[in-house]
Amino acid sequence: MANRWKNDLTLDDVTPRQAFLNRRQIMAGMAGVTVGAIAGPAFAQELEPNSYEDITSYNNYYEFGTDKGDPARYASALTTKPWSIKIDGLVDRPGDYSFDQIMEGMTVEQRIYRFRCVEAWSMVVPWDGFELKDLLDRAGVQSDAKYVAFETAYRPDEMRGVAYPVLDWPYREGLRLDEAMHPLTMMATGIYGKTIPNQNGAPIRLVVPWKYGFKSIKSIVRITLTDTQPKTSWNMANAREYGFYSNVNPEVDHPRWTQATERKIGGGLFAKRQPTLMFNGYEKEVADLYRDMDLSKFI
Ligand SMILES: Nc1nc2c(c(=O)[nH]1)N[C@H]1C(S)=C(S)[C@@H](COP(=O)(O)O)O[C@H]1N2
Ligand SMILES: [Mo]
Repeated sequence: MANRWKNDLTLDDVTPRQAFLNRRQIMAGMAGVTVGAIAGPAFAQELEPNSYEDITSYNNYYEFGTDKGDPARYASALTTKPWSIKIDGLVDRPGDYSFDQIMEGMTVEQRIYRFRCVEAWSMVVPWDGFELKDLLDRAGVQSDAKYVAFETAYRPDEMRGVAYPVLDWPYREGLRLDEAMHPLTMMATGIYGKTIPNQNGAPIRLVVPWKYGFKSIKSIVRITLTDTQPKTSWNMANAREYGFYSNVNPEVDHPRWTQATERKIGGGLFAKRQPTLMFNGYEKEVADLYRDMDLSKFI
């Protein structure tokens, strides 16, 4: 697998030097960091990654149960090889793309991102992956496409949690096309340089660091380009609490709790809550996407 061998190398080895320098420059301006942490002055909080243990034992993956420990306990039942993603809808080259086809020629890089769940806990995760844009470009997005819809695998034989109607399965998510094409939006295939564990969404999941965690859909089997806003699982379950946009916003509380602060996982029993940042700290990079929108309405 492409990401296997790439993980054994540094970015310098796998990326042409100029491209690497450009990318590093881009990343320096964003909060995501590739090789060598470059702290932006706008970010008061340190990007101190959580431990591998924290990241892989405290999870939300309701297909395997609703307790934080259920995914680590039960997601090993998911068969992740072979894997393919159906890319369809408004694209020039629709089809079933195998995992290996998807990874072929992709530049896998490490990015350290903040991750903020709508439940008001957070982590910092060193993901390995590539930009979603690179995959969408390969499929050839047609000019009338406006949204991207995503679907998780639905496997009652392997997923003990789908026996319960907690959500309308399969788990579905969606982005506006400009959000999907944004350079911060990535498809993750690894954590800490290791193949991504099943509980974190193996073999491939979305990561949108400025949105609440539920937008970052796991174990993706279908990506559809559409001209209408797709239906999404949490929004269907409760539209008042979980908007389509779900940008991290400390000024708009969840109807049942504050979003002004968050608890960073791994800090221990007496850790202080930390302030939640607008767009989860990625305001400089993404605020423009929403410049004409009332973010208290478009939650
Ligand atoms: N298919 C699927 N994707 C999912 C979820 C889920 O239940 N099913 N949970 C979401 C939620 S609420 C969060 S916070 C993140 C958690 O990702 P992590 O377990 O890697 O931290 O995954 C998101 N993606
Ligand atoms: Mo979440």
